[in-house]
Amino acid sequence: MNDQLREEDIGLWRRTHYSSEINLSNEEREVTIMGWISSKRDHGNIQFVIVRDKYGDIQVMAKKNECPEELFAQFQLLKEHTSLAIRGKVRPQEKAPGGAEIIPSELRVFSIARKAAPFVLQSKTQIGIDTRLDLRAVDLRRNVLQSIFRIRYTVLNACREFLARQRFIEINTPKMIATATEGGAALFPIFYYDREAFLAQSPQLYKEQLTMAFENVFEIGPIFRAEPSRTNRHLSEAISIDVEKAFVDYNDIMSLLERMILHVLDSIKEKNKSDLAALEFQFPNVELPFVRYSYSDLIQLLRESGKEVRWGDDLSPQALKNLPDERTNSFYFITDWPTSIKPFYVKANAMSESGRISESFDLMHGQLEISSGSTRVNRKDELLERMKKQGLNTQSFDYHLKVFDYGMPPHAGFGIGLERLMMAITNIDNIRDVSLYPRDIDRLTP
Ligand code: AMO
Repeated sequence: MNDQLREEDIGLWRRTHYSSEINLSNEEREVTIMGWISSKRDHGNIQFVIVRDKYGDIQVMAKKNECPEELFAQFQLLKEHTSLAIRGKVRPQEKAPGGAEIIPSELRVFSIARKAAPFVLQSKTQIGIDTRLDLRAVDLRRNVLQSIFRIRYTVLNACREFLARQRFIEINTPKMIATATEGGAALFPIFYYDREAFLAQSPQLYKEQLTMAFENVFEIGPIFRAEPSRTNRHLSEAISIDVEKAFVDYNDIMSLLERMILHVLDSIKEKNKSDLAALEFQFPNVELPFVRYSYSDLIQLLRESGKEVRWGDDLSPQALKNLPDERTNSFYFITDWPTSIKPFYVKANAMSESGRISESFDLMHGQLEISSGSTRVNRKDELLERMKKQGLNTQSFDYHLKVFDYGMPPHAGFGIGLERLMMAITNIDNIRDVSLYPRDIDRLTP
């Protein structure tokens, strides 16, 4: 391709400093940096190369006559995205990131970029999402996505930290399952030896069962939903943070959930300051308790605003748009949904007329549903009745129903869509942007 740039193995070369350490505190020090070229400026006798690593950018300045002739010639040939190591001296430079730049003395190219990417890393303008997703690993080098996924990591850690403190233990439940749990969402069938099986829509029944053994459990794992529609808030494979707790009801669980959200937001404020600054958006400010609207009150409000909605209908984002902004511009709960539109495992409120209202909630942010949860049915006869009412084949749930003969505790829980939570936290409109490798009806690669 070009004769003077050669690809080499890493050999004995090792990084001595990250970009975050290239500053005046290391002035005059010999350093070895490693990363990718995020941009290059060719001024003839001066070559500026910006090297990006996991913490940010480093400016490297090669000047003709100041660096060895062969090295300067190599710098002239370098292209964006090439992965490499550079040795050199740290020198003050006001205009460079960290107030310092590197004057190179040696170069080792690991992998030459063979093509120009269809987008530039610095671009702040919108690039078509499909173009980016087709080359996702390269897209993920962009600053905005680096910040989003660092925040995502904080979110996951903060949830684990919070739940551990509340004496939950982390579980992993089967993802290849025999029966559906979430009525509304379609299943992905798979071959399981000589039988049909499905990818799990939710760990619902397993997390409920495990409250019998461990009382307080949580799982962070994938859920699979065959979503036929193309929307900005549905994936075919999402990550769910599922929580289930024994000897409580949905009110305790709403309180647990809002405290967990608060802990997540506080952790991000503490750990992701520069990411938040880079994303330039209004970080959600929350106060506890979150506002709680009952489903029936919201239906009333929507009707008053002129929207035609019937009690018993699901609440679409379109319908919720009719609510005044001050009610919905942050996190809030919609509670006490009609039993008829909730899955069979959701407990009906015994005080409501013929059990038509359930002990359930959705956590919302604006018009986006972040989580749903409920008190669960813990009596076998009641569960059987609910299954029959929903037209389910109760025999196929035998494996689940039989544990109810052995002292199922009262229990309640919730499931949060991690990507939905990330959308709310980072103000991102398209759910595909907050998933590393999104899956939807049109996309199964990369
Ligand atoms: P539900 O079906 O409401 O409830 O799902 C819980 C949360 O998961 C997220 N979610 C999705 N995110 C992206 N793409 C999808 N296709 C998708 N489907 C769901 C949403 C949603 O609020 N078992 C119950 C939870 C429980 O009661 O514990 C359940 O699965 O954020």
